[in-house]
Formats: sequence, C-alpha cells, structure tokens
Amino acid sequence: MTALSGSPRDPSGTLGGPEAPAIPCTEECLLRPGNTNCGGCGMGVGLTMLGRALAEAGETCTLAIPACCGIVTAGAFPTTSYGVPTVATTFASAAAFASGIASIRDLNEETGQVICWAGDGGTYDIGIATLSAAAERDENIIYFCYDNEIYGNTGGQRSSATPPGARTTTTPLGKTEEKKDILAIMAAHRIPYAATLSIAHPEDFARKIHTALSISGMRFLLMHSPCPTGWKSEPSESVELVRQAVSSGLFLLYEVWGGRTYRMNLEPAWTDPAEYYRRQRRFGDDEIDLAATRRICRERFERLKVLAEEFPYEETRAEK
Ligand SMILES: Cc1ncc(C[n+]2csc(CCOP(=O)(O)OP(=O)(O)O)c2C)c(N)n1
Ligand code: SF4
Ligand SMILES: [Mg+2]
Repeated sequence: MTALSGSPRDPSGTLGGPEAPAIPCTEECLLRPGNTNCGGCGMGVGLTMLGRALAEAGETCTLAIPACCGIVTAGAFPTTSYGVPTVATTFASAAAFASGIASIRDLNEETGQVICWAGDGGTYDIGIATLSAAAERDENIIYFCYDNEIYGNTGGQRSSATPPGARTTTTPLGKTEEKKDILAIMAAHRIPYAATLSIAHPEDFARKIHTALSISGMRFLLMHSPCPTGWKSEPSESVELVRQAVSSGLFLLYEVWGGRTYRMNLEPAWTDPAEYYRRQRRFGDDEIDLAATRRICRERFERLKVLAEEFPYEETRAEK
C-alpha cells in the first residue's frame, strides 16, 4: 500500500498528491476539523483516540464505514474530514467490504490496518450476517463498533443495543427488551481478540488499541459512545456519563482472547446508576427499576469475573 497523505508515513501533511491543495492534518488526527458531528459526540472522541494510538504505533489504516453518523460526519463529496482512505459501504456489507480490502492488502504484501468503523445499528442488527461471516473466516481486520445505543443518524430509532427503559422514536414508552450481548456473540466466534472500551478511560482505551494492533486476524472492539442528541443529555457531560456507566457496572471493561481466556480490566466502584439515568432525558423519571438494574449488573460482572479467574489470559513477556 502506498504511503497515506497526512499519515505517519507521509509527513508532508497533504491530501491527494502534489497538485492537490494542502490540507493540514496532524499525525494524531484521523477525523479532522470540519466534520459534522454534534457537540459532545463520543464517536468523534473515539476516532481521535484511535488516530492517536495509530500514530503512536506508526500505523496507518483504511476505513470501511457503513451507513451511520460515522460516514455522514465526513461531509459532502469531494471533501472529506477523514485523513485516511475511506470507503462508504452499504449498511449490511461493511465487514465483507473490509475483508476484501484486507485480502488484497495481504496478497500484495502491503502494510496498514483495515478498520471497519460502524455504529450499533450496523453491527448488532443490519451488518451482523457479514460480521459473523468475517469473524468465522478470521479475516485480518479490526472491527470497531461505536455503540450509541440508537439509530442516531436517522433520528433515533431503537436498535438491539438500546438499553431497557430508553425512549426512542420507535419505543416511545421505553424499550422493554435487554441489550444484545454483542461481545459474547463475537467472543463465541473464537476470534483472536475482543474487548470493550470507554473514552472515559483513555489509558485503557489506548492499551487495547495497541493490543489489537499487535495481533492479526479478526479483532472486535466495542466502545460505549455518548450521543447527546439521541440520549438527550448535555454535550459537556458526555465523558462523565460513560464514566458513570463504567463505575456503576452498566458497562464493563474486559477483554477476551480466542473466545477462551478473559481479563477484567476494572472492578466497578458500584456507584448508584440513578445519576446516570437522571442525566439523560431518554429515560423517564422513575421508569427504571434500579434494584433490578443493580442486580443484573452485579450478575454480569460476577459471571465474567469467574471466567477471568478460571481462564485467565497470560500476558507474554513481549506484551508487558
Ligand atoms: C439498508 C438500509 N436501511 C436503512 C438505512 C438508513 N440509515 C442510514 S444511517 C441509519 C442509522 C445507523 O445507525 P447506527 O448504525 O447505530 O449508527 P449511528 O447513526 O447511530 O451513528 C439508518 C437507519 C440505510 N442507509 N440502509
Ligand atoms: S446523532 Fe449522536 S452519534 Fe450522531 S453525530 Fe450526533 S451525537 Fe454523534
Ligand atoms: Mg447507533
């Protein structure tokens, strides 16, 4: 693969060759200024953190992005906010598309990561067939799902990642079903690496990107992604919200290798989840059964903790 403009391998910081106008692009900036993300969007923070980790590792990437806020944010053709080659795929085909790009890269012995960047709708629901197929074939890609728990780009319909109690345009009285456990589904494919990430825990986030970069084959990363527009929350509270999701045990940080060995990254502080719900107007007052929520969170954590104790991941010397 040829060096990418503005990537760590091409310090010129220009896009599209010598005749193209120079577009500033710092080596840490995957998603550049001019994008159309809402204020406080977790996806933008996640892309920045991903770009920084890629730059630290001296890596570059090609993005495959299905229909979602992540592709719309690039702006209208012929301009783009992405500083790397980016393919817009149909909703259902992102993982298949990425598999094709990665196969050609590997056949040509080119370098660089192929990263699928997809929302929860494109991952948990509409793209799950091609995602499962790519996982079963152990395609050499990183699949990154930013989970804002809603079909955000089309005005906020429920997805199978929407949590119970959340009001969306298609669940005006609050969703009644549990969230799908996508990490367990992906781990069940016995892919080399699966992990959850939070933008409120940047060191853990960066370490997991570096771990994913050090492994080949199918890697699946799931990020809890605050969405002030869909969550009806204050943009300035986005990072605090996902921090509370981790501290209350609503979103657990852990890693799974080969579907066999586990590592819990943090024991929740078991803070009161009430504050997390109160700060988002997608949840109605007193509609969440807090006692049941606490119990479910504890159970999920205890189950994973047993797995991590019984089947711990042993770090090799090189990884430490
Ligand atoms: C097959 C198909 N169905 C529906 C749409 C319309 N659509 C575009 S983006 C989107 C929502 C995507 O949700 P998600 O994947 O969670 O990403 P987000 O918008 O939340 O970032 C929908 C329904 C489409 N483009 N293609
Ligand atoms: S709708 Fe949500 S995910 Fe989409 S750009 Fe706005 S804040 Fe980000
Ligand atoms: Mg979404």
